[in-house]
Amino acid sequence: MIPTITAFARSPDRGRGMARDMPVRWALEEVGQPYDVRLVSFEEMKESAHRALQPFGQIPTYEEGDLVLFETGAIVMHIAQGRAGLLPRYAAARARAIAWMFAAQSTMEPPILAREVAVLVERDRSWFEARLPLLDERVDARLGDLSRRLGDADWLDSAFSAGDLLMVTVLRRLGTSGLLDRYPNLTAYVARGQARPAFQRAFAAQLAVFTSQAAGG
Ligand code: GTB
Repeated sequence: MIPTITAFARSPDRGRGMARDMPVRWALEEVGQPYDVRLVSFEEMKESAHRALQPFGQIPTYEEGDLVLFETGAIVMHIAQGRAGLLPRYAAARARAIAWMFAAQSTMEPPILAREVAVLVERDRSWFEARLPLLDERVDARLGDLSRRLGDADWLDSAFSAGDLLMVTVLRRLGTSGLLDRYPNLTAYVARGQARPAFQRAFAAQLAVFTSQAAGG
């Protein structure tokens, strides 16, 4: 059964792979699972038909037969558990890879997201200039810890896993902030993730949504 995911009909990032259908697409590409995409407008996302799939009126969603899933992490976990390629076979290594999935979303992402949101919507507030260094500090503390743990390894726990997929996804959100620059091993880690053929295919697919619209398609 070919799963269907949802993605923005018009992604605000103009196809730079920042919306959360990107990690889902990437996971599907890593395991070689073909998929369909249903594009949704902002209005459609808030309608009851979409909320039946995603209670918060967001993307991405994942439908496979009777199964309907939301939450990027849960979707990636489901994809990884049912197919070879994203989780190790042996129980202990598998549990560690899952721990890294949670670390990406629960430990790394919150300070990164808090900074991103502040830069996007609080820039004109009087206290923004004073707050930004505090937000940077919180992100930097996490990056420092992650950098020390990664050391000179290619991936977080030997082979590439869904933990790396979500961690690279989260680190990509730092974009042009410059915060990754202090950590050459993390910069190289993100580049390694982005160089994977599966990432490239996923990126091209979501970029194609934007380019076809820009061309009037
Ligand atoms: N916890 C949920 C998950 O992981 O699935 C969060 C899902 C979520 O935030 N979805 C966003 C959404 O639907 C899109 S990805 N937002 C619309 C809404 O809430 O009304 C977040 C996102 C959007 C756009 C960019 N960008 O343009 O750079 C980056 C990230």
